[in-house]
Amino acid sequence: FSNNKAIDVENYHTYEEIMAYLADLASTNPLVSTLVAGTSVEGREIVQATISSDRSANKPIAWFDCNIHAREWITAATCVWIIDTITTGYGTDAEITALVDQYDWKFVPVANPDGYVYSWTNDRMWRKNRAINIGASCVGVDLNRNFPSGFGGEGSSNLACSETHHGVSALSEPESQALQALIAADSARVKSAISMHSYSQLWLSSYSYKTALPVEYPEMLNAMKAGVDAIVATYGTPYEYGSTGTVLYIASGTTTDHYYENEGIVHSYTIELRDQGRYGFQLPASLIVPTATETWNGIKAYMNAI
Ligand code: ING
Ligand code: ZN
Repeated sequence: FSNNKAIDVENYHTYEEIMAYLADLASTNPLVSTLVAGTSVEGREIVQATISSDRSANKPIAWFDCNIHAREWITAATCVWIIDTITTGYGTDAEITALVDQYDWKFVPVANPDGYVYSWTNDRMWRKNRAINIGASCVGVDLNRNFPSGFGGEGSSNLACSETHHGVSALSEPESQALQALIAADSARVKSAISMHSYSQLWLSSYSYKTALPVEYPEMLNAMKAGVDAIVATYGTPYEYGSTGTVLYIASGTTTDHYYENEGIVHSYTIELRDQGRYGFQLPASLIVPTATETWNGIKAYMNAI
């Protein structure tokens, strides 16, 4: 590309292009390293990229999983944009430099590689992974229903053809296992864990499997408010925040509840990026940079507030 980057962040990219970008970054930028956290049902790598100015310092971690739902392309695009913005801004942008000196930043830009590829090649609206469900004709498990917190409960389905099929058991899927292994390996250091989804323009906390509120909810509300205020201040995009079970709907077996409830990460959230349904999952590429810009402003303010 003319700007000398290995990727153009204003466009959507295939799984292969994103992986090539991360590999290029890891080999050319001393801040960046990559790790293969596991392999998908169809054998694709689940890659985590780490941005660290001192890997021996064991800094607190800001952690992100992106595109666990295949059709939510804006989430991988936003995570790639943020990786590019951090790596480009370190050493020149004072706020980014301070945030990288304070935290290690870890991203899984494509947490569901098979589903993501399938959404490019076969069905743009695909959500789940591509697991074969024994004894059923329908393919796929909803990875955001496959985690242990409240597994199999309300807001998830035992039916293989459901979009929210929870799978045969908690963590039955290699993609869920990979995220679980990453977060468990680092849990003592993970200050923040954010799952990126679309769409609805919401910043959501636990619990999602019940309407009850976490004991740390007042602290979580402060953190979410800091993030949302900075998002809204950017372009006026309306956002709401609160617990998933009270603001959105009940969903069992989610990443956010697992990171909070089983890994002890208080600042565990789901952000539902743009929009509110006009384009829905098929957000035009022209809205990648505005979406990522406001989201990054929110994340910076939030990370400075927690
Ligand atoms: N929405 C989320 C889903 O998995 C959600 C909503 C967020 C549920 C956080 C539970 C926890 O259904 C989308 N768009 O995927
Ligand atoms: Zn989603």
